[in-house]
Amino acid sequence: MVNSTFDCYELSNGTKIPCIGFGTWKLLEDDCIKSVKNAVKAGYRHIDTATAYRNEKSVGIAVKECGVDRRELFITSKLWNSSKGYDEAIRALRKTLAFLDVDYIDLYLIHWPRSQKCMNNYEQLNNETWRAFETLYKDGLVRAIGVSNFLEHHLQPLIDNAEILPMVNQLELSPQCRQDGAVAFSRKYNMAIEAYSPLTRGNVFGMEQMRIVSQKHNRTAAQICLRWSIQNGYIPLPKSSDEEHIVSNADVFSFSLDEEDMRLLDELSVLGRMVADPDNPPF
Ligand code: 1BO
Repeated sequence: MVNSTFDCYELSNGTKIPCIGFGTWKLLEDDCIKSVKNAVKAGYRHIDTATAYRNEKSVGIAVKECGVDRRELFITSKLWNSSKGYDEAIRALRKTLAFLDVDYIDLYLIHWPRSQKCMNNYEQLNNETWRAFETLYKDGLVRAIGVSNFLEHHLQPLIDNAEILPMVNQLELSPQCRQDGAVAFSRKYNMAIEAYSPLTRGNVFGMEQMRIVSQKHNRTAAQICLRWSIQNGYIPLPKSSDEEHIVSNADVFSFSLDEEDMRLLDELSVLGRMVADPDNPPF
């Protein structure tokens, strides 16, 4: 079991990935720069961005100014839907590197398996995009490659055609959104599982089950959500722009939930996903 923000898991290619990451979705400009710097100060060594978040440049500035060597940080970005295809994906990664002002990133993910513009021939397009990811990986521009929001039926065709298997699947995962099928399938192929929206944007904070577990451990609901994630073996990616929350979200290694706590929290999964359905995203 991991014991601090500095502890890492090993991906299937041997790359080390810190066990908790700082999510940046919806953080923009100065707010993003300040929050990422506060996160690094609080001990996070893993930062998650995406082209769609429109904050790669701000993340890059924070990385330069945070006082920690870039090589000690793990930086993830994601390819947006409009850049799928071999040539487009190669170009998109180069733009991401330019925005972040770095020579390489640690992890590059295909952000979504399908999009409104590509509902039908998505398998072929994902396979072409994946070929570009393999090239970028072999060229050393990305240290690891993976996917996000891929369910079993999106993964299978990609795996059938891949030379290098995805090393990570980043999914919406929280006590209110368990995607057991996608998690089990990804793990069968040695993918590490990252959890985005691990705090449910506060949606479950007022629920009775959460109140019971939170009072029992004298911990915030956010800390309980993150502990649930860590004990499931996920890599949670909490976001906050509040310095106090950034610090307390990193303080989730000195207590543990028992089986009864985990069972109670799992009851919240009746609520289901908050973000988009990977088979019918609104973009
Ligand atoms: C549209 C972005 C969802 C989380 O990465």
